[in-house]
Amino acid sequence: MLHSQYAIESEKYEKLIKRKNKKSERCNGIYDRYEYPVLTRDHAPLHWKYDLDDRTNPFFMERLGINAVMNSGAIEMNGKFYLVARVEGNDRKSFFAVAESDSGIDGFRFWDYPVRLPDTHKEETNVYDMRLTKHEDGFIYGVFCSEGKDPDSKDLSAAVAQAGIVRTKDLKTWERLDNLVTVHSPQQRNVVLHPEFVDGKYAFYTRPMDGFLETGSGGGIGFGLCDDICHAVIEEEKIISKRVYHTLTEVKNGAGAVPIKGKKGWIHIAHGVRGTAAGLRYVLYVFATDLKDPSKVIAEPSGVFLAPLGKERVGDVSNVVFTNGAIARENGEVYIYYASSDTRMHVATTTLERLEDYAFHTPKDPLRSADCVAQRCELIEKNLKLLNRSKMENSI
Ligand code: M1P
Repeated sequence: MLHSQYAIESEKYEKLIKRKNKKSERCNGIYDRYEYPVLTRDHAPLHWKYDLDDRTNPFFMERLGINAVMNSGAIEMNGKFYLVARVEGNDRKSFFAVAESDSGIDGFRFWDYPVRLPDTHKEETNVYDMRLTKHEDGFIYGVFCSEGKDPDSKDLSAAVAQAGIVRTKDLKTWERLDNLVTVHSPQQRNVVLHPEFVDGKYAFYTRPMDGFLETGSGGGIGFGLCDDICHAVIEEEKIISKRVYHTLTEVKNGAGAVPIKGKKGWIHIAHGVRGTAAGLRYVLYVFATDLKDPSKVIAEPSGVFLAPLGKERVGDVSNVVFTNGAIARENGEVYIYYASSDTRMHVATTTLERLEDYAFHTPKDPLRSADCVAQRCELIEKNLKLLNRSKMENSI
């Protein structure tokens, strides 16, 4: 028999899914943030967690709990918003699941079953952080981190990270392709497929790493081309967004959402990591690349684009925001999906026009305090002149 507690929990669940989201008070003119997360572990359907049968689960216990819902790929299909979320079970294994919404800011509901990726790589223990690329070849590609234990190390926590690749047309049936091979980088995470061919080839943003956690000699976000997406091999990676001393990318960085095509360039929303006494701090930053040559950086606005605020600052891995999905609609609206502290998903909304204004008119980081003060004084001087003029005009 269906457990009597199911109806009670179900009512709470429906209330959560149907809760309307609200814009937070305007903070910076660049984007709007929202009061509620769009996906949390409580959005996981009850039938994923409980055995609903009162004979086999008399206490209505969660048998397979969900710990977190985070880093999600994003795509629009037939006017609906889809997130392919990283769902982490209580067993610490992540999997992918599709959540669908009409508005993109609330009402996200998971499909009945998680994604069943073809299990073709037996060394793979964990999968996470899928980027969804609607490619001009007609497929939707999912590029994700495929992680397994390092077979050559005695250290129990030593792991190997590779970029797994799948493709689909409907988010239901997935075809697994070979993992990406980067000839000069032993490990990869945060790999993103560019949506268009470049010189007739598939183009990837990579993040060369020496080890699993440390990027080591890997100098930042790389770019590389390959001929065959089914057996993707990148011979050369060119570093396009570098790690820089005393900036938000000092420790490491990584490509985030699939770049958004603007009028002046490709807009990239990436993450940068710096070390602090409280551990690593992950924030988002933006750069733009040339429309014809997406490996050429043409704008680098200074500093943080989006950082964890308030409740976002606390979670399983605190002081982290991370994005691997954004939706740019034909009408110019942009929905940026980001996770906070490896725990839950949020949305920030903006427009392509604003994003381009941000990318191309935010001054560059002058990299030294003295020069930053000079840069700020220039702004202050301009503003004070304007304020004085306006005061005089109003007093006439
Ligand atoms: O814990 C923060 C993030 O850490 C990793 O990012 P990176 O490879 O740049 O260190 C990822 O595992 C990501 O999933 C996670 O959110």
